[in-house]
Amino acid sequence: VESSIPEHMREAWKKFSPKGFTTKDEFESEAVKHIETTLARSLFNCDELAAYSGTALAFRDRLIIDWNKTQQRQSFADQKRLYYLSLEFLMGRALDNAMLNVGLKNVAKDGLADLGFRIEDIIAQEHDAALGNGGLGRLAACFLDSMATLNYAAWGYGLRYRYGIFKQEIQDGYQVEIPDYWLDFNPWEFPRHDVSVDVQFYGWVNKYTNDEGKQIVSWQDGEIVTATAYDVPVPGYGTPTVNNLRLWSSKASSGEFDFAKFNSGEYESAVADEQRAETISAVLYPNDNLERGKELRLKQQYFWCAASLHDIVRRFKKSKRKWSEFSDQVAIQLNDTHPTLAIVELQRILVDMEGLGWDEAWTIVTSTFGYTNHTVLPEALEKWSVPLIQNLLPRHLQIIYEINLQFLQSVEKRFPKDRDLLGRVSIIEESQPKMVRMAYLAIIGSHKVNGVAELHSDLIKTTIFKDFVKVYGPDKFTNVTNGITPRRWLHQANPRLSELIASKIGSYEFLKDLTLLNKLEPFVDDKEFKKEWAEIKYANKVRLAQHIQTTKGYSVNPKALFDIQVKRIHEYKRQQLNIFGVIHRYMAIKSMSPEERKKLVPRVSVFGGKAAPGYWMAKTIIHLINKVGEVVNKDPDVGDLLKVVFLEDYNVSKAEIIVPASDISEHISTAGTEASGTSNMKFVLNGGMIIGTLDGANIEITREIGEQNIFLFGNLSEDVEDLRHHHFYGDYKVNPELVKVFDCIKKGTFGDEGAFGALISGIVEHGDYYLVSDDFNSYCQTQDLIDEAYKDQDAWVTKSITSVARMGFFTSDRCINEYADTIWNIEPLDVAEEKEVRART
Ligand code: CR1
Repeated sequence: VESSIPEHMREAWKKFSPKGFTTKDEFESEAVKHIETTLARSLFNCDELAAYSGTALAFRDRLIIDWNKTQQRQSFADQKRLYYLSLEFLMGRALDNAMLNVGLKNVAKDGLADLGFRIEDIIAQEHDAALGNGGLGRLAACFLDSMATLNYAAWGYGLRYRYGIFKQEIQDGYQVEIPDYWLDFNPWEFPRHDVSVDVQFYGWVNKYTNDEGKQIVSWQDGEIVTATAYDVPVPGYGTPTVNNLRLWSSKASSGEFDFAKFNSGEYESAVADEQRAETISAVLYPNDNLERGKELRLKQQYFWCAASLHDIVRRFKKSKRKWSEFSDQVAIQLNDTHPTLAIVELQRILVDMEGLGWDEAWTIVTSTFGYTNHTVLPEALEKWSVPLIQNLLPRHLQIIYEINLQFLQSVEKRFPKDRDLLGRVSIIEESQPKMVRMAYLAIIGSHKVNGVAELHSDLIKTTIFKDFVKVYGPDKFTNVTNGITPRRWLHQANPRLSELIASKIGSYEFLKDLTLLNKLEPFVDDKEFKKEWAEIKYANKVRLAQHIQTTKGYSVNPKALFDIQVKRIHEYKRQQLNIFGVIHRYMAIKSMSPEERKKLVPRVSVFGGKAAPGYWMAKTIIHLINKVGEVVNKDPDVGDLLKVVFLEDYNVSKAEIIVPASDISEHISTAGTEASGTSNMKFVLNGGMIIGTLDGANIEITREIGEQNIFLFGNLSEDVEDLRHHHFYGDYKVNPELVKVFDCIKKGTFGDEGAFGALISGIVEHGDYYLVSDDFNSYCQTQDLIDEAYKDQDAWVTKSITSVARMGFFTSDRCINEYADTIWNIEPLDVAEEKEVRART
């Protein structure tokens, strides 16, 4: 490890280097010091936000001490590292997580109480870090937690957006988007003004032969934007490892600030250039499972890939190893195709800048990268127009063409008579304009491609990437089923349940080895235990009911069955099926006698989720849910029997309240469309049942917990194509019960029926692509089964406990170990010694 301080002067450093607090008094001293000096507040004007800030800064100091040591240890160990490239990291709040991971939450709780604050109020002050849309971004965050917890030397690389995902408000039933400016006070990041990379755009390519007769390719002119690193510490649970998430922020290159313009009096236009550069990392694109091909998005992608790759290469070069050892030291995982340009950039660095031969470079590149696919939806598969890339990244386009040429030549050799195949696997789509298919480039440039659940990994092999299985054979394609971190999604979100489990199985070890949950199974008949289990669920429902009361202004009965669907709003996720089912239930209640109504199980239908701002159909679904709520919730015939709630601004911190409170949650995508889903795992891990289709990870959840513990319905993935065909060419009729629901809407029961016309005609007239009608019957019948099952609370609790006991497989720790073994080829670092030192001090 390099140090600029001469050996004989290091004593002073060692003597004064901070150790970090461990006791309540030390914590209070640190927090008060920060409040009174860093924040310049005092005893007389310390509100909850200031107390949060002081607490966060105290914990940040503590994390950064471990972070420094981890980085030194990892450099010293000189082992292979993993870099996780993701445009999204949906981290949520950091303080509670940091307190639990370093094992000092109780210390902080007592300390804050001494200072006059309740820890829950302080935790609630924090703004979510919402640098992601949905599952893909949250998966990246769970992975970081697992990588640190398992002591892997692993970094995340992303963008430091100034605006995360927008805040959602509902006005008159419609979604309104409010910008999320979140950086006013962010104690969790460290600007590294000394770590920057200049990134080039536009310009032209100069090819010439130098004096030694060597072909030189140089990318010239254009504009330079500087990437500055912001580091976010990622603490592992119960380990001294604190990994790094490096986020890049853009600004005009200091060398580049146009002093010529400045001197000739064009100050304003020089500042405008500056602002244009800052725009690159300004905003997260708010689309989930949708790509729109905007130039600024491509700029973001290259900016982030180039900065990350140069940073990685710089670190590798310090080791003075040979290039041939690069992939023994470096593994890079591409989270979807968003970072595919990293493949091209590494080839460019090696060939154009480091002077390696093409083939030698390409071998290094392909043994370095792995690519994870997260969707088969055609509208989400990235394609960039050739003219756009040509203009923005002229050298990269040449390299892409060369990669394609070599690839197609190799395919032609092996399949000499199959001209169609060449067209089908070409990176370039011969359309007008031509398009670069990013997924194909990612496959060709990686040594492994994985899907995120078994069904999904099978589907990519038999549908969208079928031809590549033919070319490469099946072994290049593999499955790593998604997982979630039990630290945040059980221990943090549901502390009482975590405590009860620990008390039964003897320790909190299950948080590090989730398979230990199976030790709960012998207790399924333990009366006292079941009672406590049910009480905790009830308390969590009371907490959600309070949240509904404060945010929506009305009360719901916590004894009712809580039925929850929270996720991004998307036609394929079928929130429309859910709300049509709710209307069906409403009509049934209306037609019942008071006697019949008495037999019903009261239900609260909770919805939450954001629609992409330009996704009109998704916004229509939100509107319908809200309008149904307005009518149903004040209908005296219905009373407590049915309430419909749309929770605004669903995000990670709200999920932590919502997930533990569910009795049943909905994962009802059209079979074959949801690659995995991860909230399904969160809900079951918190003792909720699920209603779901045979899609994504639902299938594997069923296999683990048992068919009797899940409510499955609907058509199978293998039948979807035929059904769709039948809608257009067969004697297709919309399900009559669903027609009644449509009639009810069309009568104006929920206000202006015109507003919902497109939602209905999509099903009745335009082929019902998502098979809402085909699955409606089976959905409603299954909902009835749920009501029946819920009446037997004892059996319900048995199901709940049994399911939790069998959820061990779905930890993201298992997932990360699989990636490490089968794709990255990395080993965890040994931290035993460090732990010992820590225990002694
Ligand atoms: C999928 O839709 C999956 C997550 C994480 C999403 C979801 O089913 O759980 O990825 N895909 O793997 C996505 O965002 C761009 O694709």
